[in-house]
Amino acid sequence: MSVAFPSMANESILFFVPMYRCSAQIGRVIAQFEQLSELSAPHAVLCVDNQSPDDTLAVAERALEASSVGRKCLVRNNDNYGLGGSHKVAFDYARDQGFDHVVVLHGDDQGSIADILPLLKAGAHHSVDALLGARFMRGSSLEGYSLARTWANRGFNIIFSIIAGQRFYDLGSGLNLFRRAPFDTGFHTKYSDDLTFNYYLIFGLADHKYKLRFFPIRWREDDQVSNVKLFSHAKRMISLLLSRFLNKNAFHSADHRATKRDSYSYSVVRHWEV
Ligand SMILES: Nc1nc2c(ncn2[C@@H]2O[C@H](COP(=O)(O)OP(=O)(O)O)[C@@H](O)[C@H]2O)c(=O)[nH]1
Ligand SMILES: [Mg+2]
Repeated sequence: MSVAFPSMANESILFFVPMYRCSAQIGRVIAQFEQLSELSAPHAVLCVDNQSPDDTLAVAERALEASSVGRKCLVRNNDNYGLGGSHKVAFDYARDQGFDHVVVLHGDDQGSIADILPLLKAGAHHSVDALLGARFMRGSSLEGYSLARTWANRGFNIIFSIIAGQRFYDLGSGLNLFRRAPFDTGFHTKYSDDLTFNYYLIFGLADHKYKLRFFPIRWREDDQVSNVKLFSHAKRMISLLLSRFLNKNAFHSADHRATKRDSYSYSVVRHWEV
């Protein structure tokens, strides 16, 4: 009797949306997932609300109810974990539910799922550990970003690349895919929970020799309100760069969180499955 191996084409994908104060945009993001009907791989949508004080949760619930995606889940973090903490929730969820890949799309509708769909259809995620959306490479388009912000980003990309020893075209856009298995080791759990999480993550992936591929994306800023305070954010970036530069191993073993937690618990608000 022959043993049937599951084909790679059947590997499942979790589409994770971190949400925080994005009630005006979240409906548009969830509507983008209608395009997932073009995908043959098994998939689901997970929306993670990080205790938004506005009505993001209620708007997301209505939009998910109206969505034609078959499998979808809306959860709420049990505490304010920040953007990094919401990623930790999603990787735990993906492991517990047996998803092979996690796609992240920010809840404030700055990115387009259409930019990654052709790669998923072509199976590009089967040969790498991460597909990283890049706002700053040939083929990308940026709308509504100031020149100062664009060049600050480009400058940091170069400095991070030099320190990592490989070219980074973005340090953390809002559209990425990660293979889930590397996260089972928990290498990411002590990285910062705030908006700087992605910078730790990209060093973590590169330093652990995971294979990264960047792809160009379209990124817009119209009715979104960025929570990034440019000056304090840059200061935090410089300090983490310095600590990674001085001692790579200590950087990856240190706890970079403002609040140390044993777990990132959440409550399921609603789950749909057809
Ligand atoms: N700022 C912030 N964003 C969060 C949090 N949890 C999830 N998010 C989502 O993360 C995304 C990125 O945040 P944003 O302030 O837009 O940063 P920017 O797009 O890099 O300027 C948004 O889609 C938020 O909805 C959180 O605790 N804080
Ligand atoms: Mg944003």
